[in-house]
Amino acid sequence: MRTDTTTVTSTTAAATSTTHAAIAAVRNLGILAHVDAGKTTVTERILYLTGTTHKRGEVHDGTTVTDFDPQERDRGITIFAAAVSCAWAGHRINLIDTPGHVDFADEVERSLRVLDGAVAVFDAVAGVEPQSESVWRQAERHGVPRIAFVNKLDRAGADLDTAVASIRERLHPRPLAVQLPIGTEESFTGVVDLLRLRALTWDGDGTAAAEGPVPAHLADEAATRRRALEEAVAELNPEALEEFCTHGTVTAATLATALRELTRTGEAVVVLCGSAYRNRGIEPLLDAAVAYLPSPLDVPPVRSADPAPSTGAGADPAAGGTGQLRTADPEQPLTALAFKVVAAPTGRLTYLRLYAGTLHKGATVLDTTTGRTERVARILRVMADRHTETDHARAGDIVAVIGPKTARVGTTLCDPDHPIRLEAPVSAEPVVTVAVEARRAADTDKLAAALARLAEEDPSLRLATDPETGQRTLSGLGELHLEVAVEKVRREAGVEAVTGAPTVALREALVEGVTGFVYRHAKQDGGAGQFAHLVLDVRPLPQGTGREGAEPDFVFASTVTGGRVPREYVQAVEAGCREALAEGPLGGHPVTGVAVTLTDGATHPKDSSELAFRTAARLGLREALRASRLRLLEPVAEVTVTVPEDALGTVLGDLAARRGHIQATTPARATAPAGAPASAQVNALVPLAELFGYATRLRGRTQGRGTFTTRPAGYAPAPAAAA
Ligand SMILES: Nc1nc2c(ncn2[C@@H]2O[C@H](COP(=O)(O)OP(=O)(O)OP(=O)(O)O)[C@@H](O)[C@H]2O)c(=O)[nH]1
Ligand SMILES: [Mg+2]
Repeated sequence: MRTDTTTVTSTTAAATSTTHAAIAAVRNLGILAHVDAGKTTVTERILYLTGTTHKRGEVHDGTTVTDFDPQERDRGITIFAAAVSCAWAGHRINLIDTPGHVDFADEVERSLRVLDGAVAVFDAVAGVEPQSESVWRQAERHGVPRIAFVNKLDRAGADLDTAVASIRERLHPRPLAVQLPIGTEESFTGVVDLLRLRALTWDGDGTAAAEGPVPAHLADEAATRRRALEEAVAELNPEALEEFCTHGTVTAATLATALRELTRTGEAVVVLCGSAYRNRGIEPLLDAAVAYLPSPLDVPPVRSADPAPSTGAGADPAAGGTGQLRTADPEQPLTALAFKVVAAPTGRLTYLRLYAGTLHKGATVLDTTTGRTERVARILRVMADRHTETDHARAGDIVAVIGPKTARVGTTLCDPDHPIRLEAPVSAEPVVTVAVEARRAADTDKLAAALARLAEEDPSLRLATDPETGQRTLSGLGELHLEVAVEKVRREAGVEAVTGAPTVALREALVEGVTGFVYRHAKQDGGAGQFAHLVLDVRPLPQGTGREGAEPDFVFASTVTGGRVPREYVQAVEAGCREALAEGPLGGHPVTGVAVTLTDGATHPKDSSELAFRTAARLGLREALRASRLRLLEPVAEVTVTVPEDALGTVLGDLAARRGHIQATTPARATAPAGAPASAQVNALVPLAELFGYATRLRGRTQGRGTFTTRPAGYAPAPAAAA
């Protein structure tokens, strides 16, 4: 008997350690960057090198795997985040190639929610560009560890050190370059690995040559940089410091362990370099991703979005209920988050990140948003342009499933016996709206259905009906976002839509409030009456920051004493206030930057109710706002325009005419490298409403030589006429 038990236990232990090792070998990685930095090209090369594809696709030929949507191919940009799986050095890498254009930032947000690590790609000529900074901060907010890849070292004017300096200046105080480029620009042929002090080179078609010694002319430089790397790491890591003090040097193995730890904690950023287009530097990038970025076992457990029960002390944390934690353990109850939904012709695909448990084909899962159970008919691993079916997936994995019909982005799918709800990714508030209607009246219903399907896939798209005109409206994050949506409907549903002129989402900010505002709600019509008496102080908060949402837009407090207003009525008052803030007195726009304090109130023994207090708060605050002073706000964007020097004057004039505030003008580099165009850069804050059609205008005014990028910069006071 005893022997049997021992055997069983050790077999189980062996199985457990195998599963553990399998999860430790998973990397869920995102590729993040400014538009055009080369994310899709890097992804393409990774798929090629890992044997997932057999040819190298190019963005400009429309032949890449991850930019598979016809619009992505036509426009040459990534629009939808694509998830693909591949294998490298005994590890499974689930890779998400994200879009760089700001209008699709919500795709990045949703991806970041399920990633454990990221590769931030930079253009070796441009360095840190505005949208790289935005996605970097986004990743920081999600606590996603990053390594950096300085791409395009083959370009004229490319320079690793300048790019590293711009990372240091704009993103992180401690970028640690672990490579030294061999050759520059056209003659960039390889890198020196500063850890192992070996040279990695690639031949003309991008095939890796055998590893060799550091070229003689770079030996001193490599030694100096290795020394600097040891010092920088020793400063941050106790083991490395000890080794450095004892032996005067730090071994490659200690450096690697320290770099992994520093990446995980975010104390330093490992920087690699290469040229994705020329197939150089991708193998070491993969090695670094595997070595330094976390596995699902290294990230904190997920937590239920619902508050912990007050009596839950000592309860089994995995036994259902609320306030639970789930770890990347295949034995725990299934816990998965849907982060992407695609209404593909082959059926609806739901992409899942599994946080705990094991998902088996044919399993019944609970959708905690709808409370319905659904069956997972098939589990797919997305390998580039094809899928492979699998019969199960484990904690830590990213897979797509077919079967669930109601799951949306942000839905938790879990074990029906152990319900849990995870925090859904927060969707950005739309800032641009257009009216849409079908070109042919007969297509009206078809258009509505197609748009509704799109909004299901992309929660940052909103559909509504204008209460005044009765027109259907579509709102999103920018002009391009809406243009792509309408075009997708045309291509996929075959419905031609016409859109009106775009408008921006305005807000109303409180400038000066009222104190001691008394509102009495008393209604007596036959049966039970309604009675609520409130005294409100309404004050402005420091100006709301808009889309970044860092500051609260509405703060509520109660200073009522002596139980004059029972607690549940106070909550009803807060809810009523929120309702009132949805439509401001200036033009029915959402009101922001408001602090409301309930200072006093009174109830009626029979006629008071939560409903009465809620209604009183809604009507009362609405009236208080009419007695206050408000100011109209409009969304503004930070615009970076890059233009040839000779067009600078025209561009500045045009920006001024668009109510732009010029923040900086950087003249063309006096020593522009040979072959690189001398271009100046302008940074300006411009109202979003003035940027419609700017792409075409800029192209026209600069004969196609100007480019610009924008990123949301919150809200700013708008001219009164905008209401
Ligand atoms: N010279 C050079 N060009 C590159 C390199 N990598 C990418 N490119 C080119 O840069 C352009 C943009 O590359 P993409 O891979 O589409 O960039 P992206 O970051 O995916 O862009 P978005 O998805 O639109 O944000 C394409 O024309 C690429 O061929 C490189 O290493 N060197
Ligand atoms: Mg791309």
